[in-house]
Amino acid sequence: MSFGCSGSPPPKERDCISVDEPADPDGWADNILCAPKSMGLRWSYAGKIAGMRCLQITEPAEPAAHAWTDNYLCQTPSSPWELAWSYAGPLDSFLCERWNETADAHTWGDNFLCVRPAKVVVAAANTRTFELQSSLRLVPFELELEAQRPAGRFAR
Ligand SMILES: [Ca+2]
Ligand SMILES: [Ca+2]
Repeated sequence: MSFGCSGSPPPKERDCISVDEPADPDGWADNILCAPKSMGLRWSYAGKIAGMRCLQITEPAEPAAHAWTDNYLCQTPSSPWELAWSYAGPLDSFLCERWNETADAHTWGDNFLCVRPAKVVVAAANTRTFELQSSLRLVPFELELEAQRPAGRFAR
């Protein structure tokens, strides 16, 4: 699986996490998601993580035995990003990157992880809010799923 973009942050500024679903045999064990450290991303294939902002990552075309109904991508509460998920095409008003596993036949080809700057809620100081949102929009989309298959791992 390859899910890259030219704006990826350098290694020191990003975290890479496994996005495996161990109950799904279709190629997920070597899939990695990299994102800016400011997101504080963590992955759970068995329910939300307490104290974090969690987004369900699901694909209804998956068989129940593949356990994609309780998988979550979680951010630190202070993350300046809002994430959204679609299992059927990109979303309006977000920047979206395809989240695909070509070894998995259950319609992952039209699945997208989407991001936009989080809304900043303040009662006053409108000017400051505007500046923050503007600067965030300048940051390129920085999520990628990387294939990290060891050479020869499946060789006979
Ligand atoms: Ca699961
Ligand atoms: Ca789909």
